Amino acid sequence: MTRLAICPGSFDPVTYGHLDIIQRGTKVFDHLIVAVFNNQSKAPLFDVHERVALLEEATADLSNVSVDACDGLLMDYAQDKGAQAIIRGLRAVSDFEYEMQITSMNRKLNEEIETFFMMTNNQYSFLSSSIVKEVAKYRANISDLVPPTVEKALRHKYK
Ligand code: COD
Repeated sequence: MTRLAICPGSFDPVTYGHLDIIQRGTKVFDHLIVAVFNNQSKAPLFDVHERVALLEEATADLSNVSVDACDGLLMDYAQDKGAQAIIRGLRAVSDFEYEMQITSMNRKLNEEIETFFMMTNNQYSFLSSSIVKEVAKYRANISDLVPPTVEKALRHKYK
């Protein structure tokens, strides 16, 4: 049986922290779908197609990763795809409460699909898309936080 996992998120935009979790996931699962959600409660800087394109570029060297744009409930999407698992990244204790909430709700919606948490590389434990956008706005150096194409896209947004 092919072990398929979904790695869901907003990815607005993708950072080296996200890529760390995606890379770890590819070692455990046969195939990983990075699912880019059009999260209505957040006003994104990049539209969903831009976010997908940046992720496709950033994961081009990972042969068992695909990227998809999604709407609706994560668990409906995961079931439609026949996934066995959801992968989420944990940076610090502060992530834990939020993750507990969504995982409890997701489990209520579908008990068959497990959520796995992976701890990020310490190097990225402070890193988030919001922080990257904040510093990019003021033209600070972000080359060690995001891939070159994302850096270029951010420079373009804030020029
Ligand atoms: N290191 C490691 N992991 C990281 C880092 C980092 N530096 N930064 C982020 N991550 C991880 C996050 O923990 C997460 O696992 C993933 O990368 C994506 O992060 P984000 O911030 O882009 O994604 P979120 O948290 O905004 O994603 C929220 C979802 C889109 C998954 C959620 O809103 C959702 O499931 N929406 C669909 C609707 C739904 O089903 N709702 C019911 C759930 S209650």
